[in-house]
Amino acid sequence: MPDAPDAALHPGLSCRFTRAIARRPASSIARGLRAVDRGDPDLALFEAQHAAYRAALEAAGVSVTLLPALDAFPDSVFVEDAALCFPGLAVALRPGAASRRGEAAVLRPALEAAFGTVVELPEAVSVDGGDVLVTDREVLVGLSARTDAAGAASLAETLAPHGYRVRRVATPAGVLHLKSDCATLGDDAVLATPRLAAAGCFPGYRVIETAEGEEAAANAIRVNDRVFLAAGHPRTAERLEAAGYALTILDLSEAAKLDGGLSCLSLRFAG
Ligand code: CIR
Repeated sequence: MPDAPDAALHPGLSCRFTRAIARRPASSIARGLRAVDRGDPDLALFEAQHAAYRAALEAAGVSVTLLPALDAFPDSVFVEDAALCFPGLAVALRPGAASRRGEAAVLRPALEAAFGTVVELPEAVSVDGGDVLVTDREVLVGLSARTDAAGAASLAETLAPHGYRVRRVATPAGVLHLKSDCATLGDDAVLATPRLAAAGCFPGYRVIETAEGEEAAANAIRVNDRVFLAAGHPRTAERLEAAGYALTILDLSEAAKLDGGLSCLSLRFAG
């Protein structure tokens, strides 16, 4: 594994956003994928929580483009997995789950509208956006059941000419996505579960660990001057507040039933 570069090459890249793309939950949401069955999400509650999430993005200074529900794709509300957005650059990804493979093509017109052109990865590879953590220094790609080495390599090749360096890491075994276990807090800081922090993925970063039993808090997002954190993680919230972050707490109980969290529900970018 190459060392992390030691300087913020792209200040603000990971947390300064003006725009976001989100998609309404599908009426087929109850057929969404999940590792453990904790009951089906309730569509009306999911819609209300999604609306609150979008309102929080707007309040943080982000203009949200809301795409229509896609009933043919039960997991399509988790729009982050189908694309990667940088200032002036959109990459259509290759979601690793068979039922989600087609989401990238359906998302493409929205990306074209926002970015003009869209770069594609080769068909044979798999990369879920949930496995891609963008910091101000580099792009970490977690190998997982959804993201393969060929996908990480083709993403590295795609991003290199744009000045973004990719570093491959391992998504912990049994964890859906790299960002199920970590989030960038901007600058040189990350929030991570103890198990991911212990894997040594973050050399040179300031790591704030989630509190014991609050691992799901790691799927957070820094949005401009605020950190969005899922409700129900009071001790992790205390740690973040003690470190000086202003929190927006959001209840995403219905997304959590499908292993989704704050990062998955939008594509955020400056532009
Ligand atoms: C899935 O298994 O693909 C969805 N049920 C959850 C996707 C969550 N996305 C994310 O963490 N980026």
